[in-house]
Amino acid sequence: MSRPIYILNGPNLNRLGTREPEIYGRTTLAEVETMCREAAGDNPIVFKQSNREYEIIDWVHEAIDQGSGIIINPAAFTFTSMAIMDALKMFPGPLIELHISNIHRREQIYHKSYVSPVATAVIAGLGTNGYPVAVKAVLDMIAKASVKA
Ligand code: DHK
Repeated sequence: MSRPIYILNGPNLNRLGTREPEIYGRTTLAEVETMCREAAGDNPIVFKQSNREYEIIDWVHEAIDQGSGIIINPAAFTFTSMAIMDALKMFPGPLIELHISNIHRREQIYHKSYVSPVATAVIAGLGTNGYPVAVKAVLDMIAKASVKA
């Protein structure tokens, strides 16, 4: 079986659907997981959410050992966590930083990401549709890398 893509979600995203719907929409995190599984087809994914920084770091370490790609919405940890950045630095595969909202169009505090400098790519502002787009992009990068190898 091929190595799974890890899709990791940070704090407060467990409230997706009711949390500030004018910014994040009404789609729930469970519905986002379904969208990702549909986009991945037969390719395995690991879909996780936590409000705890250490748990997200542990899942990044797991992805380093067992995964083929990472899609991460670090939520507020994007702007605070060097620890998550340091963990992501060790991941050798395609890494997409994802935000439902366009953080660069929001308040200044949402502009400096610790993750962007270590990411392969950044998706922001596509709403929850950004997740299946990211899944397709990671699968494409994995396929291209395997052709090169
Ligand atoms: C989600 C959050 O929780 C915020 O802290 C980020 C991000 C934006 C999002 O757009 O998905 O700033």
